[in-house]
Amino acid sequence: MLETRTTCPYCGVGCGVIVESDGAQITGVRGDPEHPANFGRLCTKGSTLHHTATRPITLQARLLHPAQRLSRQSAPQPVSWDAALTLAAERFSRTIREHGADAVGFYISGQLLTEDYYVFNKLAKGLVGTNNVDTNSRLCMSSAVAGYKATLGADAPPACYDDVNHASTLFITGSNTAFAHPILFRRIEDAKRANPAMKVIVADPRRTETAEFADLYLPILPGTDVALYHGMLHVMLWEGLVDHAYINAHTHGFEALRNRVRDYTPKEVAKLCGITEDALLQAARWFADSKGRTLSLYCQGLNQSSSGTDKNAALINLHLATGQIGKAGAGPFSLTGQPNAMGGREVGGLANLLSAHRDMGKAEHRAEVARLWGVDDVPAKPGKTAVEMFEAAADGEIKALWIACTNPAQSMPDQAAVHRALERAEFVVVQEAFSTTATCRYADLLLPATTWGEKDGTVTNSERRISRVRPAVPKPAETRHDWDIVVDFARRLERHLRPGLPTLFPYDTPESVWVEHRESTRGRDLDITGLSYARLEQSPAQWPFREGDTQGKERLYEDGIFPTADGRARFADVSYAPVAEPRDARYPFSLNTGRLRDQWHGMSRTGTIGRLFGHVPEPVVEMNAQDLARLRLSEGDLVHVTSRRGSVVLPVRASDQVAGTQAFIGMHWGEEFVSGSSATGSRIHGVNALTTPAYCPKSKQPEFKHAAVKVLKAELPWRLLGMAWLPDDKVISAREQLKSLMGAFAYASCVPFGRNRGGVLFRAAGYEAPPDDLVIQIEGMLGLGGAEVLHYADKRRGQRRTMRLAQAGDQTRLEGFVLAGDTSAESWVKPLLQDELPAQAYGRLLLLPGARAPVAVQARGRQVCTCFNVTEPEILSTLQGCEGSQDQQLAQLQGSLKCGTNCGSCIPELKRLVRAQLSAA
Ligand SMILES: Nc1nc2c(c(=O)[nH]1)N[C@H]1C(S)=C(S)[C@@H](COP(=O)(O)OP(=O)(O)OC[C@H]3O[C@@H](n4cnc5c(=O)[nH]c(N)nc54)[C@H](O)[C@@H]3O)O[C@H]1N2
Ligand SMILES: Nc1nc2c(c(=O)[nH]1)N[C@H]1C(S)=C(S)[C@@H](COP(=O)(O)OP(=O)(O)OC[C@H]3O[C@@H](n4cnc5c(=O)[nH]c(N)nc54)[C@H](O)[C@@H]3O)O[C@H]1N2
Ligand code: SF4
Ligand SMILES: [Mo]
Repeated sequence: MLETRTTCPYCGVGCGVIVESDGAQITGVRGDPEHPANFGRLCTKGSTLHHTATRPITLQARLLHPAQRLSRQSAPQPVSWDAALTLAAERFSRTIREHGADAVGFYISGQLLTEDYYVFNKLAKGLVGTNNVDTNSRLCMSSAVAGYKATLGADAPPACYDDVNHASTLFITGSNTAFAHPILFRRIEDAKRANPAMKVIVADPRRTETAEFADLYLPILPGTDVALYHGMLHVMLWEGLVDHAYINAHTHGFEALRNRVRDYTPKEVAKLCGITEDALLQAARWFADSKGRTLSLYCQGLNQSSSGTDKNAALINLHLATGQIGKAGAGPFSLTGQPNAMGGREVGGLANLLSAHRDMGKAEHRAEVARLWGVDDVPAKPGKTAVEMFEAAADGEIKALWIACTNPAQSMPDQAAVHRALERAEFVVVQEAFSTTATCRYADLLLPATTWGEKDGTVTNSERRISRVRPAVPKPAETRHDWDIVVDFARRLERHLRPGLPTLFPYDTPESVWVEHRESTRGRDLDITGLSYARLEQSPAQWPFREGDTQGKERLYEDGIFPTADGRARFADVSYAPVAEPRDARYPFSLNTGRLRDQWHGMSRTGTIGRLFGHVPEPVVEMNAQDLARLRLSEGDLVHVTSRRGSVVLPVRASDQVAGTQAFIGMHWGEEFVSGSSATGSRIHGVNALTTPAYCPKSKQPEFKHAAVKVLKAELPWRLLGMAWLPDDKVISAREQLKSLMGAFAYASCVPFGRNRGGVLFRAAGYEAPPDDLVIQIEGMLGLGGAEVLHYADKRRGQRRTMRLAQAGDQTRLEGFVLAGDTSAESWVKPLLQDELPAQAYGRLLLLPGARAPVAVQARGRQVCTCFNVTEPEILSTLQGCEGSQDQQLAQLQGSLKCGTNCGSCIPELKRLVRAQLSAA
């Protein structure tokens, strides 16, 4: 067995992973005990990484060969790399010649490695001469970038993870750390255990698992953060809690802000934010406690907003006003989403950034970059940002698009516009690792990339720590590394754009790219001239790390000097503005979207693992129980969720985490999982059919966290539920086939399930029964076509049932079924299959619509602990026998069921269940 040290490819915590392999196949993963981000821990996603890299998945879901589509309707045909990249260079150079450099765009990703990112940025800005290179980080971190630059002077998170151990107040705002940065949350739990006096404040419209952990929870109304922070500052001023010495020595601009927050009285702010005045006072006092240390952790609740930059800046104001920055346990710590959003920012890989935190607006900075790259100049005009780039493509202004390592046909807001853009663009290149994503459908050219486990390079996590990413297994089939694809393309494009000149892309290894990037940082705030691949292999390191340094800097601004012209930080005098699309009589609900615990974005990877669907098995829209009652809806009813841009059909679920007049949908549910339609009636799928492209004018980051929607019951009486266990090599192909049928139904969803075996669940609903052969097709795709299958059909009533039973030892097991027409038997037929219960007692009743189970079937229920497969009913019944305090009962649960003793991702939920039981008693 071989072991390779590398980094988790999911969230910005950036955990170290040790990969076990036999040299050809990845066989296991475990946390790297020496990695300073996680010290050996991994969350549900990290600890299941090896399942995403197994052979059946590689063979069925991976993109393995370059392919070209001759027309958008046709299937992609395999081509050689040489033909593919020759074609790409010809199409791009022709577009540039005929329409100018700004007629092409590169839309890339915070999941690329720094080396990949560097060459993409140089390709666009250095070779093509356009700043039209933007990334999904625009959807993610651009407000944080703009907020830091506006106040502290540079895009640098000043704190580190260890600060949670020194903080006396933790202000978590707009971040569901428990789900989105789980291993950091484990560290927060440890810190609280070690120091129970530490105060945790959470501000979030949703009562998340993170909010449950808080000593003070502020259930603010959507989008009201600036008012909250200004209100806190008002209280601090009133109560004499600001640090005038710090303000005088290290900042300017306080006067204007002080004048502004005068109007933000506790009474006014409490009303705007929907919280009590007492809660506001308490938050301000804890934050400003001069004897303590205050650390803020924040993420998309701030960034994904039409006032995202102002939310970030107004929060940083509080740290400057109280001197809570530049010391252990204090500071504004923006959590990065993607594993290498930071690296992308470092190489300047966004439409308005320049290499190594240089300023695109400064002629001398542009000249420095041009000199470094050996070109005459780099373009000065900021390029098109994500939303603008797709708008420009929809308008015909951008004609050729290169998309890498992101899936905009699911993750961008306002999908109707994005799909128009992808249809209109004359030439679309998609550089992907998986063939199953929505964007692949639009590619004229598909380029197969290597992915985690195969790639080589570096990433930077939230706390500025650079880690090596290393290959454990060889690249499969014809896949190539992202940097290598770009370099090969760039050299071909050079023959058109600068014939005869030496190449700008002389790289033969990722390290050679990285060395050039390193040089670009010399003398900058993120200087890494003291680092090398060899040094990083000893241990990951934080920047800055200058030549001669023996270690990086844990914290920034300890000397109170900021990277601004005069060394002082600036207060941001910003005003509160409400959400871009307020609720109104026609669209009376606030739709919020965000992360689920066990899924990653568009699920090209996590969506291949049945066990990661244990926690949230199917797409739902969550709403408050009182709103459901008011709308006369019951749990599980299908509803139309409709915004001004589109509509999706989803089952509703009552959730006490969601406040009245609000609704929540997981951001992961794209067209692969949910069907729907656009406002104009064309079929558009997934949650982002609903979201708004409105963005923050400063950061251009769209407002994913708020859209006004209406919710109406969907009258779809004809129902279908199909489930089957399938051989490993059939699961993904069955899902792909079933996905192609989703468009035939008013509602359809298709998800995997199963821990040790692979299963597929297909659900559909319609106004009336579809043609029989559609149902027969579904049966076939679920492996229910053969002769050994039991059937029942009642054409007149639109009913069909199909069952496949198999003998397992002395038991009969249900291996697959389709209930079409009436699915009321789901409550007992589904657990028979899913929990692999003996089915002999049920016999022909399985075929009888309306039949009830003769022997009660006890469903195992919803899975809470993914590692040990422990369900909510098991936990609740075990709790009956537990005693003592919350922590004691948690320990008893862990002792008897093992839940929460491995990755710990379910601990917040276990605690909630214990608390609920305690308060019921
Ligand atoms: N499991 C999992 N983890 C992930 C990811 C994933 O896909 N899955 N993705 C990673 C990425 S790229 C990112 S960017 C991060 C995102 O990490 P987070 O930002 O923590 O996650 P989200 O669920 O998007 O949103 C956070 C919270 O903001 C709240 N919110 C909504 N509106 C407002 C508001 O107006 N004010 C405030 N204060 N809060 C509001 C939401 O209710 C939500 O609970 O997660 C990373 N980690
Ligand atoms: N409604 C709503 N929408 C959102 C958000 C939200 O909160 N709500 N959050 C936004 C945020 S913060 C983010 S970060 C985006 C994320 O949105 P996306 O960027 O679309 O997310 P992923 O699904 O992770 O896309 C990464 C793609 O790269 C592919 N891939 C994996 N490894 C490699 C590789 O090594 N090379 C290449 N070339 N490809 C690879 C994967 O198969 C996947 O399709 O979503 C945004 N969209
Ligand atoms: S917290 Fe989980 S998803 Fe994030 S880096 Fe660590 S193991 Fe990966
Ligand atoms: Mo993100």
